[in-house]
Amino acid sequence: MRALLPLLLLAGPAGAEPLVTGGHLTLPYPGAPSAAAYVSLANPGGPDDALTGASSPLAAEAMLHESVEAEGMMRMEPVGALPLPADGAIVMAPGGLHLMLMGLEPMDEGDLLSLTLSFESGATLALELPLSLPGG
Ligand SMILES: [Cu+2]
Repeated sequence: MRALLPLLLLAGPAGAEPLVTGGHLTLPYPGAPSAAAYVSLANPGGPDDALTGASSPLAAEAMLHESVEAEGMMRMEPVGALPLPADGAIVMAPGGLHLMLMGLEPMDEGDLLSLTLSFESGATLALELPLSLPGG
């Protein structure tokens, strides 16, 4: 991730588009068919926007999910577009918002997952997330 931010800042005029402030991807075990990615986004200077979806050439499907607790059980629900207002942020974290990647190509620790985020404004953001295993 450390190398990612300068690249993104060069991609467009500062403050014009959403930018990634952090991200990681955890795989339950090597070769697992699905995984959760956690990306944090900021929108310095606006305009109001919303994250509407994601895709990856290495996953059959990428969905916006939220983990919710109901009757003492954690479960995941698909969520619609996530608002990203001017000067606002989206923070994904374990136990909350995440990108659910399904139908993943077999991957192992240290592999990079290319991800493209889509926004209501029509903007897209491409990033690469290094894959880690739990505790790794
Ligand atoms: Cu999920």
